[in-house]
Amino acid sequence: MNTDLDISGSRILIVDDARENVRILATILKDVAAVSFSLGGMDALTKAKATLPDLILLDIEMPDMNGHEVIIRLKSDPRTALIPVIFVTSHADVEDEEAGLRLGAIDYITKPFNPAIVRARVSNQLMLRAYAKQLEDLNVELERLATTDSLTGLANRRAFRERMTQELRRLDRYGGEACVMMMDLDHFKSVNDSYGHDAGDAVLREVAERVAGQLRETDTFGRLGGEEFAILAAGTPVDQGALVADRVLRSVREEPVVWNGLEITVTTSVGMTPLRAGDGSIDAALARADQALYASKNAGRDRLEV
Ligand code: GH3
Ligand code: MG
Ligand code: MG
Ligand code: MG
Ligand code: MG
Repeated sequence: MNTDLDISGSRILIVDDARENVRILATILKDVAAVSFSLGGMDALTKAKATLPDLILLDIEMPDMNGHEVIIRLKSDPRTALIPVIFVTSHADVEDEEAGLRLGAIDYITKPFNPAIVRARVSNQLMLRAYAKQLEDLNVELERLATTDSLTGLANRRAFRERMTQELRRLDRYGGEACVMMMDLDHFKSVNDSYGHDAGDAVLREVAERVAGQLRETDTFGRLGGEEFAILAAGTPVDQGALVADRVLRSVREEPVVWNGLEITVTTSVGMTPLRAGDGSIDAALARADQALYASKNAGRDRLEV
């Protein structure tokens, strides 16, 4: 991850009813960021929504809508609420300054402009904004790492359980049907023993891809660990779930996995159970699915048991 704060691509919206002020600010800031402008409050709101600038310089006294009203509207719209606003005003009146800051302005610059001060204040805010964005990206990445299985890119155990918990809550509240399938690759130890661990990993990835290809957007597919996977089919009664399981079994069985020129045949066993309102906890359903999986292994593998 890049840790330098880069503000060179930033965009600033200057809002002032006096063209001369716009011209002066645009000249001062031309090397700091890309600048656009509005000559009134209404136009500023439209432009802010449409272009989501990184910073807004906002005049207070404007005939069509004053700056205080503009910032109130910016803050009340989730699309624009987080765009930092610096007020630009001629009366460096303390009360006015306080009102602006209370309404959510992040800083203040006063006319007549001191170019160096304007550039410094604007750059500081753009830097803070870039920093906040970087933290946000980092959070998204951490969340992804915490919920994704790194070998297959599927939901990991934790994410799968979380998704199942949500689904159970939904069933408790609104009713409906869902089913859970547990799958465990058959004699997978012998794949590793015969071809090595890298081959085993390649088989796990390929199987994950094939099975994912049989599922719908609304299904959740996770790797619980090792060579064990699980599917949560929301809105799916068991008879439909059985059709899904058949496709899954076939997709794994029908073609060998080709790895380094070797053909590796693999099958999987599947245990399925409905997830029911009133199950109390997802562990009750997972235990039933596990029992069904065990039955599938005992019955000869490469099949579904419910
Ligand atoms: P069964 O049909 O009864 O499930 O037999 P099995 O050999 O699949 O069962 P067992 O649980 O004995 O073996 C699972 C094997 O899966 C053991 C381990 O070598 C392998 N395995 C688990 N996780 C991974 C992994 O991340 N990568 C690879 N390559 N192998 C794994
Ligand atoms: Mg004005
Ligand atoms: Mg296993
Ligand atoms: Mg196994
Ligand atoms: Mg088990």
